[in-house]
Amino acid sequence: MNKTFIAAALFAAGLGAAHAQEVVKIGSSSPLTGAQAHLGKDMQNGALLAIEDYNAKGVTIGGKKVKFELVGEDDQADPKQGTAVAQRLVDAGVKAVIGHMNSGTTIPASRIYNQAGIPMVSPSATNVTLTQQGYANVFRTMAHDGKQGPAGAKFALDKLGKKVAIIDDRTAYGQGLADEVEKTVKASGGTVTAHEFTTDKTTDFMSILTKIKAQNPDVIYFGGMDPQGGPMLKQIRQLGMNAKFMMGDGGCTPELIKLAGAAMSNLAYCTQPGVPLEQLPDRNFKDRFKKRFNADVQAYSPYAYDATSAIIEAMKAANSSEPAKYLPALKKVSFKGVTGQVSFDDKGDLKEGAISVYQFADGKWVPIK
Ligand code: ABU
Repeated sequence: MNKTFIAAALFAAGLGAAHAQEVVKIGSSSPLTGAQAHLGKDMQNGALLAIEDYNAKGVTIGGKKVKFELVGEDDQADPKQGTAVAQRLVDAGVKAVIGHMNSGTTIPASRIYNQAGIPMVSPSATNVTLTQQGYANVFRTMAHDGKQGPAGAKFALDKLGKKVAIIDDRTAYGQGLADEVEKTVKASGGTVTAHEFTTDKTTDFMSILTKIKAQNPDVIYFGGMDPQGGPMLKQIRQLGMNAKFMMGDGGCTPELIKLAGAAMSNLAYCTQPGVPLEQLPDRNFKDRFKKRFNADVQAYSPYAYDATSAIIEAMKAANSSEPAKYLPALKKVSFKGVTGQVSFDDKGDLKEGAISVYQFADGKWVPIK
């Protein structure tokens, strides 16, 4: 069943057995097994760190000390599992959900949370349509691909070349992002030499890359995640192609560097919503995360921290953990999170959302724009 219950920090000051204490469950759903587990765990740990921080500080809601507890679920990055998990979280009585991680799981799961009246804040699902469904309970703490795609495409055209070959993994995220890139390239005077597709399980891309090689593009843009991006980049170089390689946030990770190995060269680029880790308003987040989990931030943990904080700040403002009572406060929340100012527009999207561009250099992703 891959279900893990994570009891958040038990060291909240003064919580003896004699004190009245209410447990408030917050769900989290991301892939905890499979090729994207490193990202899913990163996301879940961001939420857990926020919960531990609030528990350590102590929160009182409706006159009662509250202990937040994270109920972490594994949706395996699979849309069907995503809806099954969503139903389990609703049945478990969670008061909010952090997640899901993938757009392909988040969009179908959002319908279930909407029917149950449970607010959800995704730290990472960037497909544009998530917040366009008319659901009042849906929010996210990362800028969407309607911003990320055009930003990546414009950078590619300005700095890398006008002929762009596009590949996507046919997931809601990969396809949505690649389509945004294609629209912008075409509208900005570039040429899309090909738009090929694969899957989020494939690791052999030789046949589509051989086709693309014949078109001699300046840039190969991949809409997908790092488990595919790593081998794809290796195979691009194995075929002797020197095209620049670019991905969105799904490949803007330390894991891509590990997977691509020597194929990472100064010709690899990525975009990531938000400001670079070293420039986060909370400069200590990276080190605190490393100390607590003995792991580097991959991508989504700071945004999961802020998603969790948004929920808890709304509960505090409403003086209630009941979804119907704190949802209006969540719409109006405004605070300085670890990633920046967190407040939502009328659709549930982050009001302020920068996009950063990175180039691989000196063994790491270096922010260049
Ligand atoms: N934003 C990339 C990873 C999550 C998603 O599927 O949107």
